[in-house]
Amino acid sequence: MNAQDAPVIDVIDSHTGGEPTRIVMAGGPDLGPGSVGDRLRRLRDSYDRYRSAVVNEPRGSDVLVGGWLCPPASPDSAAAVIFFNNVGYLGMCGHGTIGLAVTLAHAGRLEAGRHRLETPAGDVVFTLHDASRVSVENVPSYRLHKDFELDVPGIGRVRGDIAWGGNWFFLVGGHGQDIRYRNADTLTDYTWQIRQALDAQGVRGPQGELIDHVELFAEPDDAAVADSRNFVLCPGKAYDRSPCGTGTSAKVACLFADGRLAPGQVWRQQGITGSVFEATVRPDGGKDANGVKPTITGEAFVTAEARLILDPDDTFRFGLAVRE
Ligand code: PYC
Repeated sequence: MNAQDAPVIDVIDSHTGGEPTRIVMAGGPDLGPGSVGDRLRRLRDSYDRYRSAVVNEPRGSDVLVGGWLCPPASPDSAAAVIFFNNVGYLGMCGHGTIGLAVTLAHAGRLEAGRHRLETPAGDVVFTLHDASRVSVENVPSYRLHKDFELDVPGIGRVRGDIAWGGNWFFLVGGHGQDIRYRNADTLTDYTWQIRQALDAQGVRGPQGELIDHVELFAEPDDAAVADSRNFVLCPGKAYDRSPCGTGTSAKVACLFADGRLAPGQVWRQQGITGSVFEATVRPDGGKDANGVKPTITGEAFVTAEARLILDPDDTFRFGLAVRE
């Protein structure tokens, strides 16, 4: 087949604080009617190779997070989205929602203001302040375990909190690691060992969910810029170039539970590349009265508009891991 006759998928790429998002604007399989959860199940169970085609090599990379845009189930919502990565699907994605908002505005599909977005983890509301700045009122977030102790082969005992912020996180301070961009490989190895220990020892969320993000914290370099620095390892072993929206939500839920963050007080979380998200909490009475609704604010910029070509003659058209 000529490449110009091959199936295509139109995408818009952006980055949020250095972390890339690729939004599927058109093309690909019809995920049918229903809730965003119904569409996620169809994408995962019948069309998972399209997830791989969009984000994996040779078109993408392990770092890329995809967002499959769907018509919303409710007329009150601006859109529905399924976020995914190199290995699977995400409940919510903070940096991805900021990227999605800026992408929809860039495409002329959204005005500044407040908009509802349907995600598999629940509805969120985002406010597009201008062409690049977005606040996300995330799903209810909470801490499941404080000071959870984990024996990690090769490292020893690691203590951290397990918390939900739209994805599951193991949040670790006091680790002795140097949280710097130049140490990203070492930090990846360290957090991957923790992740493997969590999996191997059956540490799970309340419904048996994997604790599939590991987040390390350090004091800020400059207290005028940030309250904390972090390094976040994502499920497919890539690290988040941004401070991670759901990871920051999990963090502020823990801070609130410890009485270290008051409602409305701003927490500035800096990521490994230096970008900063601002976060506030509103108590929502969830999990032992310590649950919160976090709001995360950050900036995204569109980097590309592209057409992905799935040439049937290309054995790698669905990504290196899926050969047909
Ligand atoms: O910003 O929530 C986030 C996120 C999750 C995984 C990568 N980024």
